[in-house]
Amino acid sequence: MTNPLYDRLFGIHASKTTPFLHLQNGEVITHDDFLSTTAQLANVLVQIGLKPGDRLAAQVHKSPQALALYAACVQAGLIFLPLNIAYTVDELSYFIENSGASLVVCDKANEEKLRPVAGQFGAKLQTLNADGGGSLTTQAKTMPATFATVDRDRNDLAAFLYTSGTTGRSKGAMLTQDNLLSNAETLVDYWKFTADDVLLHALPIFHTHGLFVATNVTLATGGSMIFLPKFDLEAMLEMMPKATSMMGVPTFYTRLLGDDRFTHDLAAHMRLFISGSAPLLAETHVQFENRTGHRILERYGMTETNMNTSNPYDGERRAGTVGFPLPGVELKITEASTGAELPPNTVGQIEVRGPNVFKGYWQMPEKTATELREDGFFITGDLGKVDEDGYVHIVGRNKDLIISGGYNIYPKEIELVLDDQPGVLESAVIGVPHSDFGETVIGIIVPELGKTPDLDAIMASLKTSLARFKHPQKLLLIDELPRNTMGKVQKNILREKFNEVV
Ligand code: MCA
Ligand code: AMP
Repeated sequence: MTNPLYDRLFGIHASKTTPFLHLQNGEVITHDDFLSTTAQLANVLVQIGLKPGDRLAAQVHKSPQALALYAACVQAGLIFLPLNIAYTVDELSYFIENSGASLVVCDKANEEKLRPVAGQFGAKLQTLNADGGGSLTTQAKTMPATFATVDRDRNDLAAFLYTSGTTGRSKGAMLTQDNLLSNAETLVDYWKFTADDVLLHALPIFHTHGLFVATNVTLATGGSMIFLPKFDLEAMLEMMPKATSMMGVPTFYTRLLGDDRFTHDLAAHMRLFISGSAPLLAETHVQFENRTGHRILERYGMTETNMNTSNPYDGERRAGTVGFPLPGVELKITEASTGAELPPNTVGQIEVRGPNVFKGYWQMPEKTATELREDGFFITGDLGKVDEDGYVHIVGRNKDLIISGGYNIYPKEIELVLDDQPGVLESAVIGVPHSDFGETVIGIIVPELGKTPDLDAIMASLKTSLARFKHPQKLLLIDELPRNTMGKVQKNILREKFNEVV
């Protein structure tokens, strides 16, 4: 027996003294150093009592140790559940309960608030702080730097990533070893990554983009990453000369273009710029090429599927498209009500099938059945078409989703909180254009008859229940919501009306 994900991404680098992580302070962590930390952490996790298949929920800042915690889960056969550092205790308590996590790992700053929550749901708690310190690493230092890798099958679960839904309840997407591994191998070939690549990594590591796409691709080649704690323009400009490639959300590209120090010369040596997670405006693509001579390579993915399509490395990278289905991934455009396949150049819902597609939503068989067909096709909720040359275009969404700076925000989740506020009859949350984040959140409130809701008090109350990035930029009052004959709120009308409110 073996552990395919560990063996292929991590184990092959045993004893390799080449760099894996270049930190901002000049420190370099070799592949071998990283594997030693990983093994030490895996030893602690087993000592704490975690067994293969147990869930480990981690809400930690980005650090080499946080990345090693992911690797340790893979090595010890645990299911890794990374959580956005911005989530509030209310949000976290749902994830801990729903996943049945055995261990919660959090920053010391949140320990006091989270310990009772972990206790309530029978989970243990350890800390891992932004500087890499904490109870977990203190114990790890006393542990052997080797660990007997736990056997796993390709179909065993490796990670849960929660993704919100149109009903407001987050769903745990179950990702297998094979989902992650097959996608990493495909992307390495498609994007021509090698051990010589140095990836400029400024994405968070609690989502598919930063954790699986960027990190797994680098690990699969034995290359290295310039590992920044977050996107910081100064650091990006300083580090770019040392990098060969970069992956980012569109906001990274618009922020770079917004600074005159980001010049043709600064980017001249780069091999590849990749964008995804949200639509890259064709205008940004053109501006970027004019400034740097590089054509950004745009690709399309989802938490449930990893990467589905990509523009070509050698062929034409077409602005406003997400390229072709990746090798091994089938993509079709279907008619929503019948599921019938539509001809080229016709807009319909995008469905995908392949080894990248997840196993279903954790303990939600009905939700799984409505999105994942029996024949293996996953209904993405995105609307698109395939043109005569085979390029996939995403033209909209069949799901009520706002993407702000690459973070997904489901309006229903915010509407549920707004509807509960004093004086509020009902609400509608929409996304409107935003120059930095692409889209941003607006809350539209219908007051109860004769009442005037206190919008400041409502904003304050949102803060305790929802992560900062979900907070509406503005709350507006309206007499009534536009509805169609079926009684459904017509958000398109609201979006047109409030298009320029921010
Ligand atoms: C931070 N804030 C945000 C966001 N990020 N508000 C809305 N949307 C956001 N994305 C808040 C901060 O808390 C802060 O609030 C204020 O906005 C301004 O912060 P700023 O410093 O400008 O933001 P930042 O810290 O620089 O972050 C912006 C960012 C970051 C760099 C765009 O959000 C980011 O790294 N996004 C990437 C997300 C990502 O990795 N998505 C991939 C998902 P205050 O001022 O009140 O403190 S995976 C996926 O989608 C699929 C699988 C795929 O295809 O990849
Ligand atoms: P997530 O649930 O965070 O995995 O986000 C997945 C969603 O992000 C997809 O269903 C798309 O709506 C969107 N997305 C990802 N990449 C792109 C892209 N290149 N262009 C447009 N939308 C994208």
